[in-house]
Amino acid sequence: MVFEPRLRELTRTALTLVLAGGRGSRLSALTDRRAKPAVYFGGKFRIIDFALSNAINSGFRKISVLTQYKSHSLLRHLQRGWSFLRGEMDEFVDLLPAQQRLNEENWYRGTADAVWQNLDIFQSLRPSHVIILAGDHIYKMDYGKMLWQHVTRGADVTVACFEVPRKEASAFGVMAVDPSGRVVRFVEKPADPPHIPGNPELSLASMGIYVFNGNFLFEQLRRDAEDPNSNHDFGKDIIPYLVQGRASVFAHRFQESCVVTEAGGTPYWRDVGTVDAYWEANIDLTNIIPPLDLYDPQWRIWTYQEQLPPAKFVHDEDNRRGMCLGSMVSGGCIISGSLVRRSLLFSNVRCNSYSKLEGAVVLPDVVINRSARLTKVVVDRGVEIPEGLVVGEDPQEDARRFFRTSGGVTLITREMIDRL
Ligand code: ADQ
Ligand code: ADP
Repeated sequence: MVFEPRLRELTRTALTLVLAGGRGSRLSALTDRRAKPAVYFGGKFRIIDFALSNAINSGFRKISVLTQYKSHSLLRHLQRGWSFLRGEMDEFVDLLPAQQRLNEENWYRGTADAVWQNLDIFQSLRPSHVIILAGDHIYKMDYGKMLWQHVTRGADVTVACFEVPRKEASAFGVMAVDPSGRVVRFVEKPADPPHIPGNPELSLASMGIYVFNGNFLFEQLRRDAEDPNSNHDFGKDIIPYLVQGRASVFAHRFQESCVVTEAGGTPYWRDVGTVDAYWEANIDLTNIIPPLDLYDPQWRIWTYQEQLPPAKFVHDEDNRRGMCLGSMVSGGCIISGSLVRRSLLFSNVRCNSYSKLEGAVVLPDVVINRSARLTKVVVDRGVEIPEGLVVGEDPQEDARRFFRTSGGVTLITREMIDRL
C-alpha cells in the first residue's frame, strides 16, 4: 500500500463502482439462480469479495455495487457481510439493484447504462474520481496505485491492462499504447487482436477496470446516453470513442499494482468464467504453494461468515479413514470415516463413512452419504449425494446424468440429483 497523505485523501473521497449485474452464463447451472459475483469461491468467499476486499484494502470507503441479474443471493451476502463501514463518517457499501430509475422501459443495458441510470446518486456525492470495477474476477490489486498513477499523469481516464497470449485476446478489450503509456487504439473483443510491438504472440488486454475523473465521466455518460448507435457499454463504446484523440486515456499495468506476498510472486488474475476454470482455480488453492495466497494478513479477503464450530475428523476403528490430505476444509464440516484428497470443502459439508472424494470442490451445506465416490467434481450448495453414488469414473454416464465439461469436470446440482 502507498501511504502518501495525498493518496489517502484521494482514496477516501473517490467513489468505487462495482459492476455486478452480469450472469456469467458459461458457469452453467452454478449461475442459474445467482449472479456470477455471488458464486462461492475459495472455501469461505464469494467471487465479489475479492474486488470489494481490494477496494477496502486499498483505502476506498465509498463503494456502490450495481446489480441486476438474479441478485437476491448477492444482495443477501452483501447485506450480511459488507455493512461494517461507518455511515456517520460517510463510508458505505451501497447496493443499487436495477430499478428503472430513469424511465420504465429499460433495465440496465450495457455497463455504462448501469452507471448512467444512477447518475443523480453519484453526482450528488461529487467524487473527484470514480473507479469502475467488475465484481466477477479473482485477483488482488491495490487500486490506490492505479489512482495515483492516473493523477500524476494528468489523465482523464486510466484503463488497467495486462499482457495475454494473442490467441486468447479475442475475449477482451484489446489496446495499443504509445511509449508514454497513452492508449491510442482500443477494440472490444476483436476477431483478429492487434499484438504488442515486437511480440506477435502477445496482446495488451483491458481488465475492465477504469479510473475516471468524476465530472469527466458524468459528461461522457450524458453524451453516450444520447447516442442512438451506442450499446451504452464502457468496453464497446465509451473507451473506443475516447481514445480517438478525444481525451487523455492512459494504460496502467497490472504488475505495478497487483498484490503478491513474496518477492518474485507472479501476478494472479482469473476470470473463473467456465466450470473448468472454476474447478481448476479452486483446486489450485490446495497446492503447497498456491498461485493465489489467501493467508496474507496484509491483504485480507473479507467476507460474511456464519458462526460455525471447527472442522472435525472422525476416524474409523482401524484409523484408515476419517482424513483429508492436501485439502482445504472450512468450519462446520464433519469428515467421518471418509477419505478426502486434493479437495476444497466449503462450510457445513458432511462426508459420511466409506465415501471418497478426490479433486472435489464442494460448496456449503452438502451431505455426502455413505460409500459415495466423487472424482473431479463441483457440487453445488445444498446437494445431498445419495448413498453409493459414483461420479468421475464413467464419462458417458456422468454426461447423461449431470453436466460434464470438455475438461472432464462434472457439476452436480440439486435439480440434477432430484431427477435421478
Ligand atoms: P466483459 O467482462 O465481457 O468485458 P461485461 O459482460 O459487460 O464485459 O461485464 C463487465 C462487468 O459488468 C461484469 O462484472 C458484469 O457482472 C457487469 N455487468 C454486465 N452488465 C451489467 C449490467 N447491465 N448492470 C450491471 N453490471 C453489469 C469487460 C470489458 C473488456 C475487458 C473485460 C475484462 O468490456 O474490455 O477486457 O471486461 O474482463
Ligand atoms: P446461495 O446462492 O445464497 O447459496 P441458494 O443456492 O440457496 O443460495 O439459492 C440461490 C438463489 O436462488 C437464492 O437467491 C435463493 O433465494 C433462490 N432460490 C433458492 N431455491 C429456489 C427455488 N426453489 N426456486 C427459486 N429460487 C430459489
